Amino acid sequence: MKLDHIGIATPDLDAGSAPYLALGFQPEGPDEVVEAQGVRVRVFRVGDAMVELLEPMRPDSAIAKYLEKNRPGLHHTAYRVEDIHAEMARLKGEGATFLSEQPGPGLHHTTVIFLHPKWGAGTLIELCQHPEAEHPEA
Ligand code: CMX
Repeated sequence: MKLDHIGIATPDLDAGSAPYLALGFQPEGPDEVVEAQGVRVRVFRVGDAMVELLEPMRPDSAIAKYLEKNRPGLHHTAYRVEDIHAEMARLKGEGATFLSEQPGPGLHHTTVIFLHPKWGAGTLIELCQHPEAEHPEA
């Protein structure tokens, strides 16, 4: 399992981008929208992983609600898995609890699910499966 990305909640993608631009990273492609979650995303590639800046698009989005209660900053860490259902079953055997019963759509046609932060020692952890087309060797 590898780190896939770090999600950073920000009220404004341009303001949130400033430190990453200064560090020398460039956005990978245009900003993207995950309509189902009401979030606009700007991706910076950092080696094999990514930093994803998450800006809420509407007041009822999860990121808007998060920013009502918390400062901008680290929102979640995401780990890439080959078979999300198999990994969920394995982790349930380890006592893990999830925030939903079933995985849902994430950025770049990924399938994602979130573990409960209480199980994650205080942080929100995401499992993320990329479409097979991106992993022809798999
Ligand atoms: N960090 C730490 N704790 C968090 C948290 C975070 N980012 N977000 C929520 N929590 C905590 C809450 O405080 C709550 O704790 P208690 O049970 O102690 O009250 C618990 O986790 C459940 O939170 P909730 O908001 O009540 O749960 P919901 O089912 O409403 O939301 C969640 C589920 C957290 C996954 C969703 O709100 C969310 O953040 N979705 C992610 C949106 C996103 O990142 N989209 C980007 C695209 C995805 C991708 O490809 O990466």
